[in-house]
Amino acid sequence: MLDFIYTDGWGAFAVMLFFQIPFLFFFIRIVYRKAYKNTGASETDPQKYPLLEGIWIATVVALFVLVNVLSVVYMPPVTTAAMIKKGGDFQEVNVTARSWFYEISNREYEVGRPVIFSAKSVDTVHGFAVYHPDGRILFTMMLMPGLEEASTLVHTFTEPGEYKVRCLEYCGIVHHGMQDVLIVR
Ligand SMILES: [Cu+2]
Repeated sequence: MLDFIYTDGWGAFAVMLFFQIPFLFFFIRIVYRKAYKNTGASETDPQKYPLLEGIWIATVVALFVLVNVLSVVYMPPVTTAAMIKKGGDFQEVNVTARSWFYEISNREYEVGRPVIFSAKSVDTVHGFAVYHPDGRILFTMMLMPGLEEASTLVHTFTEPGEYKVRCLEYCGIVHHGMQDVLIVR
């Protein structure tokens, strides 16, 4: 029933908004208290409070909505869900992380052809971070053990080269040695 959360970008967006609700209540409570219970300290004419608060709330709400709407397309789960839904010519790669190495079904990819990384961990929390050859981090996944389904992320490599993989979740004494290399041609 709740599949839309995973298969539709708007589902992920709705979940993100859902988790903002407690902050919204907290915000309204503070504004209410300042407006009706503790109006003494300010030198502003109390009659102007409703107007100032209205402007303030409208500004915050507008900024909040704007930032969320503009940035939603950059959320990896949203882009991944949208791309998988759209379909196309993907390269599918299975990644299994364990202490302290990766099993990767295929380490060579083509420029411009989207790669679906399906990754999971079989022992403890590991990371799967891919770095551009110039050192920039392109994306990272946090892999939790015990999940039934693999975590998925679609990435399209736009330049050939050697892309380093590193674990970015501390996973034990050889965490620093948990590395790999992907080749893009
Ligand atoms: Cu690690």
